Amino acid sequence: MIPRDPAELVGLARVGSRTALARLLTYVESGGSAQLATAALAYAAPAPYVVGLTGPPGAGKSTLTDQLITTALKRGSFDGTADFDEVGVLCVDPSSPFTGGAILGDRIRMQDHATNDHVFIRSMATRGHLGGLSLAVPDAVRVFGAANFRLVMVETVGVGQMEVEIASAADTTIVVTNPGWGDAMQANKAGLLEVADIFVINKADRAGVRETRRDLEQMLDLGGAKEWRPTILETVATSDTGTEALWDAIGDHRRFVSGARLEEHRRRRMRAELDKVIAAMVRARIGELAHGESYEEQVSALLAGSTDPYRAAQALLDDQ
Ligand SMILES: Nc1nc2c(ncn2[C@@H]2O[C@H](COP(=O)(O)OP(=O)(O)OP(=O)(O)O)[C@@H](O)[C@H]2O)c(=O)[nH]1
Ligand SMILES: [Mg+2]
Repeated sequence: MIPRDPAELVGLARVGSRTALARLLTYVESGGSAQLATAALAYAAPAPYVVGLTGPPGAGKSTLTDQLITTALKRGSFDGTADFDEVGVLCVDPSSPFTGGAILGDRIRMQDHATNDHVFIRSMATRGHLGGLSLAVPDAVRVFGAANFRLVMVETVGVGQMEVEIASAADTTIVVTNPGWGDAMQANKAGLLEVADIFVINKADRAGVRETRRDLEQMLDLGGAKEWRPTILETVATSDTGTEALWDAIGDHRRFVSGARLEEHRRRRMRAELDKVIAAMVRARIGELAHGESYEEQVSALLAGSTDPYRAAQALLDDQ
């Protein structure tokens, strides 16, 4: 029988129980006290290296992830040392509260790996997690870390602020585009320029690759000189073309962000995460403040003209 207690589950996940890992991820996803306990326990584990893949629906992220899993397991590391022999995959669709369809789609596309002991694929939906998906994802990554995974890939669908937020939580962020996508302004507006470490022009078997590359280069030129200029690569994920080069590019970026830069990178991420937790907790407190007897009393006083909104709010805050 699988226990319910997060501490016991972490112990089991650490020695390889996939059932325990799955339950911990459900806890992280669904909120409440089990989520908080799981997050706290997983926190102590060393963080896996996180490769984020993001881009518009249908760009080929899952197909590419599938190929990257194969390459990861074959190479076992980024630079020749035996870094990992297991890969965790999180599929996130911020646009849909339930991922029933996405789970099916992703599972089918990564079917070769679904039965592989060295691969654990999981779709994540936003349910009750305090702070939503942008906080659930880093928690889930830590759960993978507690289960001894050293590499986690996060596939995020869509173009929007949430996607950018999730993508920026990766150590190496890959933005997957397609030929013809080259509307530089659009990418700029979506904030993808800021978060991309590697641009992949997938479906390079289609027309328009050169134009898309040119647009991306121009966009990067406009962005000014940076310490790391994002690599632009072409792939045909359906025929495993360019995957090895992509893997090497991830390795190059990983070497670039290692050492002092990695520390700074993670510090920035930690601040962003802490800020989000504070905001979520303050929002929860607002929820508590903004109803109930005292709250209604202040509303009545406001209607009667015996107070003003500032004094009323202050009175409620002082009561806390
Ligand atoms: N021609 C061509 N088709 C591709 C390529 N890569 C992926 N596809 C196809 O594009 C479709 C979408 O691929 P997915 O890997 O599911 O794309 P995705 O970005 O994960 O999609 P969502 O998760 O729904 O956003 C599938 O039918 C793939 O077979 C490619 O390089 N060339
Ligand atoms: Mg997908």
